[in-house]
Amino acid sequence: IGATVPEPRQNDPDTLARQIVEKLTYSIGKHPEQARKYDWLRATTLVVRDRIIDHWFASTDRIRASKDKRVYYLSMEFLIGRLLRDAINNLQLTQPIGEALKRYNVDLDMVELLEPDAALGNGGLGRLAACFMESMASTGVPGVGYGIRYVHGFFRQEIAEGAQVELPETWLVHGNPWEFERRESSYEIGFGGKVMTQQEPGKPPRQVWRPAERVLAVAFDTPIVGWRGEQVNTLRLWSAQAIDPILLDAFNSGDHIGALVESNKAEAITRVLYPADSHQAGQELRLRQEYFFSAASLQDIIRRHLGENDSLDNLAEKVAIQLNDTHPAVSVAELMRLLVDVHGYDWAKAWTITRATFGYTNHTLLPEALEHWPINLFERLLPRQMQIIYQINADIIRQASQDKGFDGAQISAISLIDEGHGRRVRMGQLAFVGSHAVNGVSALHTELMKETVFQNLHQLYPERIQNKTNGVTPRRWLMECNPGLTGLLTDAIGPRFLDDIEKLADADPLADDAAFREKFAAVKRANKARLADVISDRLAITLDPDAIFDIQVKRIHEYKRQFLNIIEAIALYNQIRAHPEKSWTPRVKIFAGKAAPSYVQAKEIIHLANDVARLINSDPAVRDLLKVVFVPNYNVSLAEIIMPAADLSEQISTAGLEASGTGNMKFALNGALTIGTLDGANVEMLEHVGEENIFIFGLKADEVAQRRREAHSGRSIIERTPLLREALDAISTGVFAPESPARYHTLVSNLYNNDWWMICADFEAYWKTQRSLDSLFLDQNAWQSKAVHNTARMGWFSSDRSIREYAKDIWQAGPGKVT
Ligand code: 26R
Repeated sequence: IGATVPEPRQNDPDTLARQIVEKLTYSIGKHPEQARKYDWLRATTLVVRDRIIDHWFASTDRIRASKDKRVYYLSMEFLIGRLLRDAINNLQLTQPIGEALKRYNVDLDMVELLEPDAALGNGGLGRLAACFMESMASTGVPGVGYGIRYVHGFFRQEIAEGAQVELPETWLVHGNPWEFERRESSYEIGFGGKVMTQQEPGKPPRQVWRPAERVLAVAFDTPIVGWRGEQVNTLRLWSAQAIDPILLDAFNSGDHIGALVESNKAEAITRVLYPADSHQAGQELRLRQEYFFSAASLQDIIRRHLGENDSLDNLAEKVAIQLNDTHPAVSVAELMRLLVDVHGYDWAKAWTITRATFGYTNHTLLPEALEHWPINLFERLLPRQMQIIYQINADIIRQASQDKGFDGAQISAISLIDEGHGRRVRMGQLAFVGSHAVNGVSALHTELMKETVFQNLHQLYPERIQNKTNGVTPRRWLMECNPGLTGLLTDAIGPRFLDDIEKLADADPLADDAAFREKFAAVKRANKARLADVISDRLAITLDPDAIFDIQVKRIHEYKRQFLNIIEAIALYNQIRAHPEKSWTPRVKIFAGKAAPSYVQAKEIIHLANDVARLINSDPAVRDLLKVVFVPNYNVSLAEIIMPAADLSEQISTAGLEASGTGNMKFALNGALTIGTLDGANVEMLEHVGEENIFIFGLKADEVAQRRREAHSGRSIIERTPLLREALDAISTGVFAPESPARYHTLVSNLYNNDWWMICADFEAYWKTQRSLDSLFLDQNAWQSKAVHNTARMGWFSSDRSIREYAKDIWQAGPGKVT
């Protein structure tokens, strides 16, 4: 258009300081003398953002010109956290911006802390999506993330009298400088109504969906900056709006509330993130959310494709769509509808395109967390998609019985319709059959997928399941959260690992270097002191940074076994009191995590952790030997302080139930030793760090399955294990809850009668392993040497490696593409 391209921006402190003041003045309307802390955050963000936009345009232009295949990551959750430090780090601006702000007596670290966390996710799955977005940008994969712009993210947790209280989260109240609203990218999304058959002369009949309701999906784009700013990708989040903002007729006739009913109903779709990651509730609003963002994303993908290509014939060559669990699985039916009903493809060709386009990642095998929707609800909300699902199902079943001779039991196992529980659509089966590649998130999990939930589908399509072990981005989870360690490593092995994290291996020999170990330990101690300060500020509990920091932070879930950890704390407490003469290794047990609001047992576990902490921390008999802390409101930003401060990482799920875990990787990368079961990615961590550097205990996955078949219960174990029995007696007789002694009755009686999660079965092995760690910690040379090996050998667990594997094996896209 002949517009002048702006000069590239200078990154020296003078220029940055001048521009920050310019933003303060002209974008925020504040004189630097009057500026408040938030004004400095906003001005700094805007200056950084300008630089991102330059790179963003360049990336977008380059990708469009190259006509390369694009990757679309569909995820109901993106647990991003703060973005400013990520952007500053990846653009190499940490030093000059820090200096620019210092000229006005403003501290960059302080400013960064003011940014609210974008908590648009529950836990592992959402955080993985955020790491993947950063790694796609860093490894040069042209990826777009699609999700939902929730007005209220994951709830804020407070602890009141020991119990979890949920409060609304309001990340958008001060506005969001990272997002750009794109009104031009809005789509209508339908719900309900009916399907009509249209018969035009000389043409095959066509199904036409006439929705009863329509809402608008409006795009909001956030740039995601890759390492060194070389590529900037887009996270596009959809917000729901009513097509008619107000029903004027109703308003004018005096019905002021009724006039807004439609718009409230529309906006409700993207109002709040569902906080459950344990039990699928089957609520209509959730299905609306899933369809809403799937349908909007597909329309957007198709519009972009048709802007650059003549038809949808080559969709699968130019587009890969990854389904992050089954939450967007309705996309399979929706793409079929668009191809067949809207774009006139015949069924078989549409199915070939659909299947070649989608990939599906499974993140859990827990039966209670698998999504399945009542047929009645599905049919009422999405009548045409329901028909399509029936037709897909008929095709698959015909193929299975004709080609593979499947019997009745096998057919009902692969069916997209569960006939057993009041007829439901099984979203896992739909995602599986609609994708050319299906993956698990760790080696063990992938094998279990083949043996359990997807056994029969695996038989039908033996090539389809593959493994893609999770990873975490080393920018956020090492460089940014642990500048001390990053600096030490850079001094010791040079900066190569910043560009290729597997080069951390160069530090491996330094485990034997006493001087290095000492510096490594000093960094750890400083990080522990920083966490101790945070805990002292928030909870007024004083911690000794020389004690073992033994940390379990993650969603609260029975299978993750925070309960086992608490029981061990109580047993240790009893032993210290019984044997004050022994030389105990001082230990601090730290817990954090949120329970789904409707998950009763998980809430009881939180309550118990807090009750136990209250009693132990106030007992002078164990004063410096044992402390228990529950840190409220675990989120990404708190994790950034916690991960670098751990000596010991608790990864103690019942074997076979944790699909991968990613916290396990963050801890070990930052030099914590792991105590864990052979579950999820712990198995591969063992292979990488070596068995002398990780502490594995307990039943293995097949042994757990075996015990469950034998109707194992805890009673006999409890009766013959005094340590365990005394701890459980204390819990069930109300020692920790004198005001309500029966509070934990059910929690304990479940162990006696059933022990479904193998807490009793694994207790003794866990206890012994913990005591061996006590001894090891007294030998700081040995401990720190193992810690160094952990950091040095964890490079493989980078999400850069995961993304390269997806790009090569599933998407055939990105720099290493195989076409
Ligand atoms: C349907 C609804 C109740 C629901 C179920 C489960 C909503 C959200 C979830 C979250 C699950 C799928 C999840 O977060 N899984 C975790 O994925 C991580 C990333 O792959 C793994 O590391 C982790 O082990 C797994 O629990």
